[in-house]
Amino acid sequence: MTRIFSGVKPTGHLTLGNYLGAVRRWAEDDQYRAEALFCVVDLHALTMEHDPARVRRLSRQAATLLLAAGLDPERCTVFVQSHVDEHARLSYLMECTATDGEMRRMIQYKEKSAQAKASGDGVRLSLLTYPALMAADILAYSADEVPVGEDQTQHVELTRDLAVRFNQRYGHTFVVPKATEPVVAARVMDLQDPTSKMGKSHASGAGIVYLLDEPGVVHKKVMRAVTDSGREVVHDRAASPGVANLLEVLGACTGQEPGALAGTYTSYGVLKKDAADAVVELLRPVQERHAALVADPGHVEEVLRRGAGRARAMARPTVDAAYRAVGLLEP
Ligand code: AQP
Repeated sequence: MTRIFSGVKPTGHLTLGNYLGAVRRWAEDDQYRAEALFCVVDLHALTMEHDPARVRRLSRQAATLLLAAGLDPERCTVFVQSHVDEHARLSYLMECTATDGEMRRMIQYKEKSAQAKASGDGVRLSLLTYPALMAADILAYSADEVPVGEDQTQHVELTRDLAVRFNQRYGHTFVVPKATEPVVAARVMDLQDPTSKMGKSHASGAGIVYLLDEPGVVHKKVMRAVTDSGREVVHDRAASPGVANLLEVLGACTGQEPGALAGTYTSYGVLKKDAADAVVELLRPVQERHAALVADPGHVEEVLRRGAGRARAMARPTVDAAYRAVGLLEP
């Protein structure tokens, strides 16, 4: 049976980008057709300046939102990365497999290290080695597929390279995974700056729709989205990035093709209103389930505890095999 692994990082409140690019597919498709594991990758949230209390709060919230989005713990494994030691154990072997040059070429490293320098913080070594931990996250579970948004495909490509290299050097140990992207909305853009990705850790929230934003807030943010100086509604990412983004969001919410949708609009205002309504409707059931789950925190904790137990049992044999393959003595 196909094995799937993916995760979210608790570096901010989950966004519409996280949902359309990744989480919705996990809930609507992946968990039904494969043996799937979904993880709150909290260790990855420590690679930039962080507040411990906030990471704790956001980790709990992310796990609750994954369940609210429809992940069913009877069908898939939902857990927190730091609860399963195998991730950190295997990460070290990945650091011994990757090269410094490979890590420095990662776009996320270039962007986030520049961000850290600009805000006067040092660049943490873990920001550079982040893809080694991400490779470990995936390879520990022998995942075949990694459903992610477009921004993470470079890291999955690197994971493939590391798996192939490790297997060639030390004998077949890892499944070589592949990234899968959604057909529409693989890269939801910031509503205020449609040339940048909608990112949960960005400072200004004006261009970011968070999954827990109230309907009125969603409306305001979408209606104020930056469009272009033209008048025509066309789906052209290069010439009209703001309009293209709205068409993609609306298309992803309603199951329509953005190019075809463009032909049905003659004004930006109507497009924005329809997009805002569609996002509100999309988020409504997630928000309702979230409210119910928040009222029962013991349930979420129990799901995570059981999930970690299952994940540990799945990862352990592969990570032990990797340790033996590189020449480490069995304890
Ligand atoms: N804007 C986006 N459009 C489509 N997919 C997106 N994803 C993130 N942003 C978008 C996908 O969501 C999944 C979880 O993301 P993550 O938690 O690993 O964080 P990230 O990719 O680094 O993006 P964020 O949310 O913007 O976090 P920060 O700001 O901390 O970097 C992934 O599959 C991702 O592709």
